[in-house]
Amino acid sequence: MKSDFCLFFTIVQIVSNGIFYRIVQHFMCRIIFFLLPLANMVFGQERPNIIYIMSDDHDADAISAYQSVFIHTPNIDRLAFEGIRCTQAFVGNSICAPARATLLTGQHAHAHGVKDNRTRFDSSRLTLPKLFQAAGYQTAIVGKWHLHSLPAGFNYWKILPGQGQYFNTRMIEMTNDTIQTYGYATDVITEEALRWLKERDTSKPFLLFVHHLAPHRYFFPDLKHLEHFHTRRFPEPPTLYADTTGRGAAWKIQTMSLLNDMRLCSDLKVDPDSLMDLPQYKPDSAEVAYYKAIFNRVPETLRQRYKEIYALRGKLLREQKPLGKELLKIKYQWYMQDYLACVASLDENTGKLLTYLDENNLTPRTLVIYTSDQGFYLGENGWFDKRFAYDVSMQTPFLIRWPGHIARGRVFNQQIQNIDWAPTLLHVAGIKKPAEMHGLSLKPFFMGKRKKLKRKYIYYRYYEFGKDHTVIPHVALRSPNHKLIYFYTVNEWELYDLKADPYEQHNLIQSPVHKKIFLKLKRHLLRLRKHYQDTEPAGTLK
Ligand code: SGN
Ligand code: CA
Repeated sequence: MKSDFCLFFTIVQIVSNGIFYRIVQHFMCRIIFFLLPLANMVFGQERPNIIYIMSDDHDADAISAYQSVFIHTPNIDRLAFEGIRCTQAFVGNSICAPARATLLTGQHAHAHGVKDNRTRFDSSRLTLPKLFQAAGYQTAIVGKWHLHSLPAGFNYWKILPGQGQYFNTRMIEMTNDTIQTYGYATDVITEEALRWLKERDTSKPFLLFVHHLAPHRYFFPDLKHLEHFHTRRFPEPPTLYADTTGRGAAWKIQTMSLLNDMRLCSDLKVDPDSLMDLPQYKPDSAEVAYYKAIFNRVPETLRQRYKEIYALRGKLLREQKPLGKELLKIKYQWYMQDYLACVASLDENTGKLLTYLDENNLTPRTLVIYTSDQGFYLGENGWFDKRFAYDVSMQTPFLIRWPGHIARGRVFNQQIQNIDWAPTLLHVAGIKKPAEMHGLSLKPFFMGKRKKLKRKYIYYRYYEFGKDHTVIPHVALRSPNHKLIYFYTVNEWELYDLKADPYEQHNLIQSPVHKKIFLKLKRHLLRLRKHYQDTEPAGTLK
């Protein structure tokens, strides 16, 4: 085909121009066509492989590179020590599906359309994997997808239906068949990723998304890690017993309280039979059904031991009958035991991927990211879950290692946002960023070639209001020093000084001294809405 083209081109030229000159041109043409694939191969090798590991609801405080009092995560930490740890990485909408669509599109939710967990992602959109695929990368995703439509732009995919399950989860294959897997989800997803890595076409660079279900609610740990964690005690956050006195409507309405909304049986695995005669703890039928469904999935060989461990919780409730603050204290510990034991599996499995890279001489040629879809409350404000524009949930862990390109052990503490992940990865692979992406490439900043990001403010908008945790929709703006939040359906503003009040406990909106900063931030909020073309009214903001 190529030589036919050369010949045709030459004949046309011979007819119209000097013969000698055109014969030289013909051979030049052939040489170029011969060299092209070779150049591509060389170029291709220069482009790094990428493994993007995203867990679900994994708060940065549950990674020892960020906070070492809860858990030791040596494998995930390796990425921090051999790469960069970002301390100010935020999402634009702290909930699962919107964050996943942002990864794919580099856009805020109003532009990609997935504003909440119920909306279907339009897979015909231009996405990061499609751009990588077109540039000659092999692309794959294994694990949680949660976007209702099927993945597009991936050479290989195998996803969890919806949230998936911790044990023996089903998975959807590329044929659209749903199959049964066996084992613990974090292991299963990793094994599947490793299988794909081993079988891939090694002549091309790859982009692999490993998207875990853990440590998402119902926080079900692998037994070996539960054995280790169920007797441990964890320090309480200073705001564990915070109450709603003096707080706005959003605080009062939310249902993400450990004390009132975290369920003893379906979240904390207390056997409902042990509570039936205790009216203060008695679960309703939906919770009993949920509990049974969870335990029915556990392999029979393991079930007994899980039940023995969790029976200690039922025993304690029966003996001590804690209520109020005492119950909250205990629930917090049980929650942390299960959650952190789930994280231990994530760490172990991240280690398997890193070892595979080491053993196959891929470490120097592979960029690895570990992140989550957003942050998660680990008892702060007495809460679990996410959604709020407060830092705990708006922040996400973000570790990036790219040997030979970015410094080892660096801490990056400028504000970055998940709209930046796609532009950064495109830049790293030498692929042009489409104009519609909202984010910017962090590559020069990570590589130390540029120092200060120009963008001073980041934009946030949360939309979903419903049975899950009833968090009032809001828009927000974060500057390095302040946070402005507007709960637009109830017309309430909150303003926080992040340096003086990092736990965001003191709303300064009524403070006359802060009037000026409020007006300034509000101006920037309006500017950002225009900049990102978020035209959907938000209360009094048009
Ligand atoms: C489920 C959970 C919620 C959680 C949402 C969204 N409830 O509905 O606690 O906020 O998922 O999570 S549960 O009783 O079913 O566990 S997300 O990670 O997909 O956004
Ligand atoms: Ca999540």
